[in-house]
Amino acid sequence: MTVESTNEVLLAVARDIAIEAGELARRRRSEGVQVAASKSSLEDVVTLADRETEALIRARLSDARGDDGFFGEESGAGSGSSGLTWIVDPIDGTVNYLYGIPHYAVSIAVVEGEPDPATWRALAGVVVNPATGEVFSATDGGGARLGDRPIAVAPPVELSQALVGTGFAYLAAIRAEQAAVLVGLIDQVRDIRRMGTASLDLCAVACGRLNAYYERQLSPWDHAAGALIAREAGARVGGLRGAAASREFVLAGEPALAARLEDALIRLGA
Ligand code: LIP
Repeated sequence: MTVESTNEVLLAVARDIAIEAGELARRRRSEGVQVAASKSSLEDVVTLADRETEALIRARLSDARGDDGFFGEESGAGSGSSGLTWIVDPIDGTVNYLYGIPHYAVSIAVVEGEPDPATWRALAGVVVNPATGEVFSATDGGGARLGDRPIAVAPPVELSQALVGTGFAYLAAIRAEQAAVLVGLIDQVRDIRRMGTASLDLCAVACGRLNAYYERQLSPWDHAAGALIAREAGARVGGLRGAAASREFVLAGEPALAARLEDALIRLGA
C-alpha cells in the first residue's frame, strides 16, 4: 500500500468517526448542555457532552486502530505501538457550544511521531462543524477539501485589506496582553473576526473565508487537524520566526500576507 493510500485510509477512519461524534454532540446540544467542571480558570469549562463525545471517539479509534496512540483534550494520552497518534478535540469551541452558538467542531488528526506539534508529521485531519454539517479534511500531500470540493486559500491581499481571525486565552491576564496587541493591529487590517473555534478558524483560512488567523496559548488538539487542512490548502502555517505551530503561537495565511502579518505582530510584541 502506498503512503498516499494509507493516508486516505486514515482519513476515512477519521471522517466517519468525526461525523458520528458530531451528530452526538449536536444531539446533546439540542437536549441541553451542562458544565461538568472548570479547568484552567472558571471560564475554561468542560461539559458532559465533551466527555461523552471524546469517549465515543476513543472507543471507535480503539476498535479501528488499536495499535495507535491517543491524545485527547478530556481524557489525556494513551501510548501505542504503531508510531501513529490520534490528536482529538471532541468539541472545539466549548464556550460557543455551551451558549448555543452554532460554531463549534469535532477535530480529529492522526500524526506520525511523538504527539508534539513541534516535531509531529500530520498525515490526515478532519474538522466537522455539526451545526452546519460542513466537513473539512486533508491528507499530507493530498490537498484539502470541504465536503468533496477542493479548497484553497484566498489570493494575496495587502495587510490593510486582510480579514484576520484571532482568539483569546482563558486566563484574564493573558487576554489583556492579547487585547493590547489587537489594539495595535486593528487599524492595520481590514477587520478582525473572533469566532471562538481555532479549528474552524484554520479551516476558514483554508477556504478563503479569512485571509489569515493567529492565536497563542492554543492546545495541540485545537490546531492539529486545522493546521494540516490550512497547509494543504496553500497556507503558510507555523509559529513566529520560523517556529512550528505550538502553544507559543499559531499563525496561518496565504504565504505573502502571512509574512506581512508576522512582521506587524512581532512589532507589536505578540
Ligand atoms: C478554544 C479555541 C479558541 C480559543 C478559546 C479556546 P476550546 O478551544 O478553539 O480558538 O480562542 O480560548 O481555547 O477550549 O473550546 O477547545
